Parts: sequence; C-alpha cells; structure tokens
Amino acid sequence: MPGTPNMTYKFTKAIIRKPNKSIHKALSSQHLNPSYEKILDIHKNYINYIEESGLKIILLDSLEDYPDSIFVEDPALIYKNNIIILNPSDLTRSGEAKIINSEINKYFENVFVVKHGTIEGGDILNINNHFIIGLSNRTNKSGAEALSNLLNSLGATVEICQTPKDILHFKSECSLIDDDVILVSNRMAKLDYLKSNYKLIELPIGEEGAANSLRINDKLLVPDGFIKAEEVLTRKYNIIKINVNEIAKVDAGLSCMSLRW
Ligand code: CIR
Repeated sequence: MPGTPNMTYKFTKAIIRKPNKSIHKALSSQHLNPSYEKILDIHKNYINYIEESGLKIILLDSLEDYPDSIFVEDPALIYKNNIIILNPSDLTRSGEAKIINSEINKYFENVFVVKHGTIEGGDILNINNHFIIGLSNRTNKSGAEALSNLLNSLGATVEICQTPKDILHFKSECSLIDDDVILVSNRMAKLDYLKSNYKLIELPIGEEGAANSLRINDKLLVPDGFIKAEEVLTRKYNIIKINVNEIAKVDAGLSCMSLRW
C-alpha cells in the first residue's frame, strides 16, 4: 500500500537477453536506427553494473526475429514467486511473450498469463505489494483490469492511472528509488495519484530521460548526461551513471533491459 516501507528494490537475480543484430529495426518514435555494436557496449556495461550490485544473471539467447526483444521488461512481470506473462500491443512484440514464457517459467513457482487486452511491463510500477498500472498507447483498460484482477488474487493492490499523452510507457518517466520516493519528470509530477501518495523528486524539463533510473539494492543506476538529476541524486544515493544514448534512440531506458527479483 502507498506509504508502507518496502523492499521492492532488493534483488538477487535478473533475467537479461543478449542483444540481437536486428536491433536497428526496433520500434522508434523518432525513426532512428541504433548501432548493434554500440548497443553491445551499453549492454556489457549494464550487465557489469547489475552483477556489481550483487545480482546473479540469467542470460537468455538473442532473438533475431524480434527486434525489440532485449527489452525483457515488457512481455513479463515478476511478483513474489510468480511470473505473469503480459500481452504487448505491437504485433512484433507480442510474439516475445510466448517465447519468454517457455524460457523462464522454470524459475518460478506459478505461471499466469494475461489473456485479455494489451499490457506491457513498462506501464507497471511496483511498490511493495502495490502496483500502479498506467494506461497508455500500449496498455489498454481491458489489459490493465485483467492484470489487476490477477494481482488482487495474489494479494496485491492496484491503482490504474492514465499515463500522460506522448509518453510511451508509464515508467518511461518515473521510477521507484526509495521506500516511498518516486523520481519523476515534470509531466509525471502532475499526476494526482502520485502527488497524493508518494514523495516525489521532480526533475526539470529537459531531464525526462533521467526519470527512468533503476534502484538495485544500495545502488542507483542513472542515465548519464543529466546534470541536474546527478546533482540532486548524488546527495543521497550511491549513483552509477550509464550511457543510454543508443537505446534511447528506440525509446528505451534502464529498467526495460532486465527483469529483476
Ligand atoms: C518499444 O517501442 O517497444 C521499444 N522500442 C522500447 C521499449 C522500452 N520498454 C520499456 O521502457 N519498458
């Protein structure tokens, strides 16, 4: 529930997928084509830092037929010992859900599949036993309600909110960085539900990209190149800066390249 101390950022394991050469065909609102070599560098760095944060990594094979498949956060959600297979809206992404199910279900006690509507992990913010689901161009009401019912049956509470227009995913511009602290962009800071229930650290206009940071145990992974975010966050957090320029070309950030638990 909002305000309850939580352990949402305490992890021991992460599922990560090796980058695919077809990444240049990934979905991009800016119609940009990232370079596979540069993505490889970012990815290597990402893996190193996640390992340094104390996590054991389960590395999945790359999927050439699925250009966006390194973004494993979108087709699945982990809650306690459960894996929930989601339903990405884009045709090129929905196939990833079936594949990841067969690859990772052995690591979890129970497997559930969202069967109605569309829903992507980028639209789901977990705070202890509470989830915020953001409706977006990728996550519709029917998908959000289907997941909400499932999570309720597992003992979690859910709030469904509207992601501000023009933001790809709810978490593109926010992240849980402490027990009840959410790092938010200027646009996300205006959401009533967030304002009324959490302490928000608001980043200035122009630093939206830094709002998709990733708290893992005692470290906070922050996209590099955001001066104000760095200044504010260094005061309290053990930050590690990671260059995400190449994945930003395909609208991705730090959280989407792993599933953690
Ligand atoms: C997409 O449009 O689906 C990918 N190019 C980016 C997905 C980023 N996912 C995320 O932030 N959870």
